[in-house]
Amino acid sequence: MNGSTDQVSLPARIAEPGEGITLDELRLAARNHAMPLEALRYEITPVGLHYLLVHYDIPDHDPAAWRLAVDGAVDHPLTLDAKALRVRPRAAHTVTLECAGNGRALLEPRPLSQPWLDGAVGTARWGGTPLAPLLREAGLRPGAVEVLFTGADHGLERGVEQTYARSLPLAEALRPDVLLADTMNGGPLPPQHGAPLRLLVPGWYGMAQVKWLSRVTVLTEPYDGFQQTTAYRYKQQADDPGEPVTRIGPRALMIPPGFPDFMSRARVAAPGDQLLTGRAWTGRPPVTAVEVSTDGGVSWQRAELGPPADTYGWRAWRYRWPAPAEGLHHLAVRASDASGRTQPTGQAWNRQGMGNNMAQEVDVLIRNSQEPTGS
Ligand SMILES: Nc1nc2c(c(=O)[nH]1)N[C@H]1C(S)=C(S)[C@@H](COP(=O)(O)O)O[C@H]1N2
Ligand SMILES: [Mo]
Repeated sequence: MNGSTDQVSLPARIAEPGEGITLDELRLAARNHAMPLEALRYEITPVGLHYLLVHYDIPDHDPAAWRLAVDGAVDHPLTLDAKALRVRPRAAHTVTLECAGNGRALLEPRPLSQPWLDGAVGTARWGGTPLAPLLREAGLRPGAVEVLFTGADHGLERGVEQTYARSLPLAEALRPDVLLADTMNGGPLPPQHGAPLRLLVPGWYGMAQVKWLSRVTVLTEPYDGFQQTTAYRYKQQADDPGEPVTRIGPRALMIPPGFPDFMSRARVAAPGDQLLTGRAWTGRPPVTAVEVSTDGGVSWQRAELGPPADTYGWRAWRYRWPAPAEGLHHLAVRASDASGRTQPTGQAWNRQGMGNNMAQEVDVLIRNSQEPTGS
């Protein structure tokens, strides 16, 4: 089951000083898209605007032949088809998902992988059946410590051939809000988001939300596969075992004000009061404060918070910026959460670019319209 132990895993490369985005990074970025920041206006992200991350290929399934196996340290191993899952109890949660690599491409030096800036996030209404009752029906054997979730997608990563798989500690897997999800925003789960079934672990970074779920295995030893013990660790050196990546750190994002330049996406806004808006989230809820700086991080003011969309769903914030002077302004926003964590204003570098929740910075040029008259 643990495929990594007898194979050599190559460390991820770190960009050379000044090295631009590589063709490999571009290829990944063109497949795996971020949420456009103006989509922060929606409490529920429309499906096509939700961020997307697929390590290998979207697997090719015959829906009629699809089965979910529940096995390992259980008294009664189960096999469920789509119909058996549909008749089980239903639940739905509004949950903000974020990739643990969000912010990676802003790090210096830059770890080479999916080069996210800040938009690897989205919030959906996920529906499905709670996992815990299914595990209890299968009968957890004494000695169970973790539950392993295996997808149907297969690939090679840093020299290690594997089927995508991640485990959770037993207590997390038994949380009542952990779902086997088969709907997204009220419709069937789309192929790119894991059809016909994905795991949903509210509060955890994206890697835990195993898509194309085919197998749930109760383990009596901690899982040591690639995605658990090599990838998704906070580490400084390639040979450092590091700490596991688990829950989402606090983050606030603003809808960049005004309008963008096509190539650089630099922002221009007309003079007058500016209403800055956005959303904030954390895997250790609730978000307790959002602060905005309009002077490049010298001073911070409290934004007004809206209600959270759900326990693990983001909450809207707004801040009225009184008529700024014409010229270039440096905006920033940061969130704090119930655990006492606050977003850093500088980078917290780690070798794989994990959990970099550095405060968002947006420069805005305030000026009168220069649109040619008559156009
Ligand atoms: N089977 C499988 N599950 C997966 C992945 C994957 O490549 N294969 N990617 C993970 C990662 S790293 C993230 S961030 C989320 C992305 O979920 P989304 O594409 O639905 O937004 O799915 C996770 N689940
Ligand atoms: Mo991710």
